[in-house]
Amino acid sequence: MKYIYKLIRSIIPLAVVLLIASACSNDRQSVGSIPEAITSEEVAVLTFAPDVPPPIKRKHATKMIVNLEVIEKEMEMMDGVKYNFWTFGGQVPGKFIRVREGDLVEFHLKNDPSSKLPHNIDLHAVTGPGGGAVSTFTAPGHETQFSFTALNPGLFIYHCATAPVGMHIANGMYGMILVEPKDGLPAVDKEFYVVQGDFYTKGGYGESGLQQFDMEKALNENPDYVVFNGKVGALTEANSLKANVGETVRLFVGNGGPGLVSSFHVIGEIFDNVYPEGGSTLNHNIQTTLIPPGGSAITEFKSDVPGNYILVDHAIFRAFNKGALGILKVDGQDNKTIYSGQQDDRIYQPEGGAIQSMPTADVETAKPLTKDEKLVIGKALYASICFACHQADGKGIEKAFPPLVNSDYFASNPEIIIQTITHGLTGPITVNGKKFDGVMPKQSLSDNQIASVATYVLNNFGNKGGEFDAADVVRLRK
Ligand code: HEC
Ligand SMILES: [Cu+2]
Repeated sequence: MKYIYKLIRSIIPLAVVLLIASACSNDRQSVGSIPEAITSEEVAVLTFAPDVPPPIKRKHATKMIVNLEVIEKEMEMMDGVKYNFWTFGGQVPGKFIRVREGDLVEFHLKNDPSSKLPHNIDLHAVTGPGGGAVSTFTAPGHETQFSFTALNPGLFIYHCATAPVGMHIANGMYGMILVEPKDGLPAVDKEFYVVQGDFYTKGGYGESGLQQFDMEKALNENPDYVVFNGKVGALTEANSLKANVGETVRLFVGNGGPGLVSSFHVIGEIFDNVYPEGGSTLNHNIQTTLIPPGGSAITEFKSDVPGNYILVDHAIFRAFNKGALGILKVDGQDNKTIYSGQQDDRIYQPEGGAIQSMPTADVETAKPLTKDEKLVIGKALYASICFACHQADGKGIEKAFPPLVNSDYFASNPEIIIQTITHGLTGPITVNGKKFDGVMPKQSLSDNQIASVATYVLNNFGNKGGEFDAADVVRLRK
């Protein structure tokens, strides 16, 4: 009796272990399963970013024929900046490929006869040596072919893996392939394709003309450009992504690298769902998701209120100074409960604030100042406010902040300086032959402070001199 009891006791944990093991192996079946029999074939529809081929409704595996062509091509990295990109299909990122788990993919890589170099492709969706790289090494004017079964569902990067690999990737040789799970992804209203990449050019950000690849900057992982979809502005203004209030949006986001991890974020949205790293786990309520070079993420959210939602790499200088910025424009009905907009803007004075309200410079608004006093106060104000954008030397930053040095924008009418400070400035302008289209916020400064900083600007940075006083500011504020 005692023996049987002991036996049962020793069997129970064993049974538990077996149960767990069988549950696990059940789980495994949906991941990397045995190929289904293939009886049909089709030619894959490929799309350029930000478009995505339609969802796969098929309930069986098929032979998917994928044709992709390598094209070396001069294109714009930014308006006025050219670069010799190497592409899969003629754009960066390369064309989006969509297949179903279990599909047999017959892959044809063609290398345009005009290419200078051989190329190949490593698809992260491939199980097999090099992800297909060895089998697809393709000379200019050649076509190679290999087949693979898409065993694992997920969103995968593909890239060129021809030496020097880093350089091929840095020139734009990456794109994405989605292996839809057998039962498909849940239906959404809009799907978009966005890939981040970093670029290394001899000239700095915005330097015009044809730019060469800079190996040293690449080795230091110090890019001049970090962009979505191959170009500064690929997803802004007329190229913005568009959705309507109430629609669900899915972003297939990849990172081609080659150097930087992306901290992908959409300003003003929270991802309801994220498939981290493009795999099968579902995470919820995410603000920022990390996407490694050679990796991806699927993010989903519902557009609840209208407005512009800004896609960024939240390593934020990359967004505002290197190009990693896109816009999703959501149109439709306001919902003031979810988001009210500004409800009020009233005077705020902390206790004792009456005396301390202008900490940047001790200026009594009523008291007239001498020119020398203005220059001293103006210098301090410039160094605490204006320099952040126009730079300490007043030279500004190309394509972002206009120069105050020798500015022909206000030379013939210096009152523009005061108007710019009191009202702010936005919209396209040309300063010394260069175009700018930014936003200068209006500055909350006293009349004397504005008169001082404007006088300082006029008497520095090679400008022609002059003087303003508080009365000018009062008149121009209107
Ligand atoms: C947050 C960044 C920022 C700050 C701070 C800033 N500006 Fe500007 N400023 C700009 C931008 C951007 C423009 C161009 C706006 C456009 O493109 O329409 C501009 C334009 C100007 C212009 C006209 C164009 C030119 O170059 O002559 C003047 C003058 C000017 N700013 C002066 C100032 C002064 C003085 C201060 C400090 C009190 C200041 N700005 C602070 C961003 C800034
Ligand atoms: Cu290549």
